[in-house]
Amino acid sequence: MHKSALRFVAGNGLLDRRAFLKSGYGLTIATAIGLSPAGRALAQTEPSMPAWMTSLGAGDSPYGSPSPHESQVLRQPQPSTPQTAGFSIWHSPLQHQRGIITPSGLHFAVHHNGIPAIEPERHRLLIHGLVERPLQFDLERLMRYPMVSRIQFLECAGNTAANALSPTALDGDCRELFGQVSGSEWSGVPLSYLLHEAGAKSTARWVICEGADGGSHSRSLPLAKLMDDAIIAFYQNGERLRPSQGYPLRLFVPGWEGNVSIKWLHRLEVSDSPAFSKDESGLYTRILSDGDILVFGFPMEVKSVITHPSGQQRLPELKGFYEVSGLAWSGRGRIAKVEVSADNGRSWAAAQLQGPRLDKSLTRFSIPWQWSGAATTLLSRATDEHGNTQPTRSEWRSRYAAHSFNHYNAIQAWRVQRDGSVENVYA
Ligand SMILES: Nc1nc2c(c(=O)[nH]1)N[C@H]1C(S)=C(S)[C@@H](COP(=O)(O)O)O[C@H]1N2
Ligand SMILES: [Mo]
Repeated sequence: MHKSALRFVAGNGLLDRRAFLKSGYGLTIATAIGLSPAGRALAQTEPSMPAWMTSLGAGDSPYGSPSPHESQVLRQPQPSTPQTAGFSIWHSPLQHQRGIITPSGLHFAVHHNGIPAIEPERHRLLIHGLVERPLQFDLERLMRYPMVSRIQFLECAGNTAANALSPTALDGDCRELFGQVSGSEWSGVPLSYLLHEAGAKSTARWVICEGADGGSHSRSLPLAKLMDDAIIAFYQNGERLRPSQGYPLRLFVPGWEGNVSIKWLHRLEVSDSPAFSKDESGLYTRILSDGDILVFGFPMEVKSVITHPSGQQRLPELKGFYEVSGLAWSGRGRIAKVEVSADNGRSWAAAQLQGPRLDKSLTRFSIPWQWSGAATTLLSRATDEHGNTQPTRSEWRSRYAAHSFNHYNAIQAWRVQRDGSVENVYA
């Protein structure tokens, strides 16, 4: 195939997302840009025999761990938060993740009261209040119910707050700016099974959900949502929850702000009204620009970020082929499309959505890019299956009162400089 077969689909070098799918086409691109094995690696001399090929390797261990060469891939304490035993926030290194599953040890974390040292044999889950039959479960009985598994995202309401608040764009990486979102396969018992068994009374509308951490983190949730798709999760990515994620069990409420997915869950009180707990009347209430107050605005909005290339990365060559790739998600359903711009929004092209494209899940997108070497700004804009799409930063800010930061979902811009450096900017 000839080089001219490369089809540009938007300004500044964005290539047809299907380029690599057509047979023979991928090789054309690779050859055109000098990345193919024939063009490069094999141009070297004799094959060598490194030390590890001349002796037997090491033994293995009962629980695997990452390669020591990947020791830089770590969660990071949120720089703006004084990390105390009582309150800490850890960010997930999104710029090192591929696919849509966050390794359990790298899942972001928010602890309002530290991590309780729960003894699983002594932990109980109580369901009481406006029910026909109050119930109390130990772990053994709870885990005998049929379980479901779903791949879904969890995002803190305050994710990307710095870009909402800071008057000038902070020079942070993807972990610092976007790292309070993660994706996992969560397995557990649908809460509807337990609520059916307890039998909600006709006046029941809300459930007050409380954790067993000292400080009793609690939120009120509409009974209808809990009956619809909430689960009591015991497993994350095939193994029992990490203490950081709520061991031995947590509430998982798909698509809604992370704060309501109560970790170390121990009590569900069915009620006719919300409790107006500390968190729901304070930090998680939003003030709109006209002064209206939005309480109980739960779903996380459609959002996306390019993870490759992203803030503080450096493109190794100062022009040529790169794959632009990132993550998109919506608390209201599936991602329908992600558009990418390589010219600061003058033109856009549809990125490839990599399967599986799941409900309320991280979705991976990518698009091939032939970088000319000139400074430019990369943007991504996701749209979900209901037609919701991302606002610009100024549109987002005009909806909310000054100093608002929760549920920030504006289009992210990364500036690529001529020296290959990548920086957070406001478009
Ligand atoms: N019991 C309890 N549940 C909690 C919290 C907490 O501090 N205590 N933090 C909440 C917040 S603010 C978020 S964003 C999510 C984070 O879940 P993760 O730490 O598993 O990522 O848990 C929520 N559930
Ligand atoms: Mo949160």
